[in-house]
Amino acid sequence: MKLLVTGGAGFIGSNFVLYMLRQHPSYTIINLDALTYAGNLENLKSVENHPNYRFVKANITDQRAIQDIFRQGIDVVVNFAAESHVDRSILDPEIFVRTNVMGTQVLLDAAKAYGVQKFIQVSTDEVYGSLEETGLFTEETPLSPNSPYSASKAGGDMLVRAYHETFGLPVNITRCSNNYGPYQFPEKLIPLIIANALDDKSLPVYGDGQNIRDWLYVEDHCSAIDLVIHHGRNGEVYNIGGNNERTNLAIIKTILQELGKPENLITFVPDRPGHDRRYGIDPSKIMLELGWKPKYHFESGIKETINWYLQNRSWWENIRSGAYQDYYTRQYKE
Ligand code: NAD
Ligand code: TDX
Repeated sequence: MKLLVTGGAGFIGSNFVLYMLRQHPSYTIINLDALTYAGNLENLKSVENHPNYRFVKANITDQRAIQDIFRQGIDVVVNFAAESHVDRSILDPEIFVRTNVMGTQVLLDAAKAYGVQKFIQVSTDEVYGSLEETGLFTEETPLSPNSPYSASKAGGDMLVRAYHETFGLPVNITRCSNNYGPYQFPEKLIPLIIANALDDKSLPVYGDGQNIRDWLYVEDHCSAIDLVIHHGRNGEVYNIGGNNERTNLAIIKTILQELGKPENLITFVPDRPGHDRRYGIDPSKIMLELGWKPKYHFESGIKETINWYLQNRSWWENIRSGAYQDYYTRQYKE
């Protein structure tokens, strides 16, 4: 089987490439990535000489480059490539529409022209909007995105749906909750807090810190996508989540405790505009239909993640000393 993984140099994509080469050593994996600020080939150093792995630097909005890849014959596409950070989408929405909507359409067109067995769109629970204190997102929850990021992801999803309905393209859309684990870019909450705490820097908490996210260890997301590739019913949406809701403040306190750092590093800062209050996934469809089950408990997953950031200090220090500094200064007005 020949898999095209787009965005495979990012956080989840690189974990997925590593996971698939371990689980299915005979599959060929082409990792196509534009290497934006979020793409990092360091993540894939351990497989760069693997006989069944190949990297192609290309942008998913580049129609000619994408058609060239599909012309070589692709069985399955897993589209991770996206602008993924909500705060950046508030500072500069345009690139989100270009990559997440138009890029998806370029991939869909190529898949339609050359034929694939499966097109997987890796989407997010954020397309459903925000929950009140009770209830969970199911696959039937209406889309109600609140940020330019989630609106652009919803736009991509709608195109994927339309290519199935109109052209019969064999698609699935997966909507996962917040991921954490190795190789997550330090702009996202968990790695940002770990790195800042290790540097004894203040820990920015938006609003009252009571917003709730539903956290899943990245490898459990990868195993879910693997199942959808092989057993997902065409045209279906699958929510992915491990019933693990926590407030941001609870997450931050867990990290501080693990690192033995003081809570007075916590600093309340102005809220994110349009900040979704709560996400919570109902994963019963993928569990009942495809037999998926998460492997990691949060308590062990977060420990492994913290250890990874402790043992791979140069990975995130390299990032934080580069262009990321400009973004950090702009976002946190330091
Ligand atoms: P990330 O920002 O770490 O990685 C994105 C990758 O896509 C990078 O390697 C980047 O270089 C690449 N990329 C960006 N624009 C591109 C373009 N135009 N052409 C080709 N490559 C491009 O993101 P992530 O956190 O790994 O998320 C991956 C996917 O999973 C995204 O689609 C995101 O919406 C979705 N998702 C993420 C989470 C989460 O918690 N991180 C949860 C649910 C869904
Ligand atoms: O400095 C911060 N302070 C803070 O309080 C940051 C960066 C975040 N937060 C809060 C905002 C959110 O309530 O923490 C929570 C998590 O924030 P992010 O890590 O930015 O994630 P989120 O906005 O929930 O989106 C993530 O999950 C869904 C991913 O970035 C998306 O790509 C994915 O689709």
